[in-house]
Amino acid sequence: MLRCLTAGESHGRAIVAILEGMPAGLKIDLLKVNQELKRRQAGFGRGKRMQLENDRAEIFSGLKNNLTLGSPLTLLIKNNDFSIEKLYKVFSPRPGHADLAGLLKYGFTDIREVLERASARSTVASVGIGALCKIFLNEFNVRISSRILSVGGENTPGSMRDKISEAIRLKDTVGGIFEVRAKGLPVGLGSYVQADKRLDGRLAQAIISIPGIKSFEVGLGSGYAISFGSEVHDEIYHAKGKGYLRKTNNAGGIEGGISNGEELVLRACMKPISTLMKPLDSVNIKTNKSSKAAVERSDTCVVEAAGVVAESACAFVLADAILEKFGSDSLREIKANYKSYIKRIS
Ligand code: EPS
Repeated sequence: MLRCLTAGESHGRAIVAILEGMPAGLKIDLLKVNQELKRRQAGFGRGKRMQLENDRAEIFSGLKNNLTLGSPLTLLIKNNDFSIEKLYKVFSPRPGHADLAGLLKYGFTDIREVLERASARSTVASVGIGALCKIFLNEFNVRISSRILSVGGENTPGSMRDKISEAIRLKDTVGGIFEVRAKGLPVGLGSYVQADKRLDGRLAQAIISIPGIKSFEVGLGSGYAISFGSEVHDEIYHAKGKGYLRKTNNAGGIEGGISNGEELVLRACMKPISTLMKPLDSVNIKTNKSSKAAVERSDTCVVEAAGVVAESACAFVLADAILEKFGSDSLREIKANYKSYIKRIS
């Protein structure tokens, strides 16, 4: 079983992640981890913080001669902006952010205490962990990618860019929809026998808990609601030498909570970021008088980055499912189990 914990405040010294459950004998190329961290920082519509940071991971445990030991891996990514002790207090919660609910829950008097950890800066850690999981998945030829499908209702590269430019000009923000795909998955990851074993449920949990994500779909998703069953279920064929085949993939690679060998296709919607440069109405929590919501340095659109974060979340779940199916101590053993399973089913 793979487990991870992350720690770190947006403007604290560093973001840290511990990943436990990676098998022994996996070669880790730190360059690949740093490439993923760089991808997370990119995209049109990101704010000034991304110019200040140059996210790079250091690995402090779980490795010897670049090979995993099977012990917990610790990743540390330093923040260039670690001004947490000097930052001003915040008193007007932003509608849409964790500010108000977090303040009331923990009994704080300064919203800063909430937003430092609620910030999507924590996704640096998720991407670091996801990068390690991708290195593991690569051993089984599983490849994960993402792309933006729409931004603010627009779906061509030009109109999406225009929408983001418009949001910048209006001091507003904009969300969108992205897709994550995984190629090369074997049949049989996850299970129908218990709700918490279902692969779709595990992916949903991982992706919907990324900051700002508001909906999650597998395959045809809400498209199922407007079709007859005969129009949408992927018919089954068999061909010598090729095995079982589908001509369509509306199921998005999962049937009955189990991977069915087709490409995994996931979609998620991200809301517009809740920090607005032209802020919405709020209340000053010291006086309970009306005031405009706090304005923090932020981004205008992060749908592209959210896709990279979702790839990472997906990589974690898929790596966990592979370890569950094929064993979990040493890479060599897992590969041998994987090979004999593929031989049996083909
Ligand atoms: C982010 C870092 C943050 C924000 C953003 C994501 O840095 P700062 O607050 O210093 O500008 O840019 O956070 C949010 C969108 C949010 O809602 O908290 C990052 O590293 O991705």
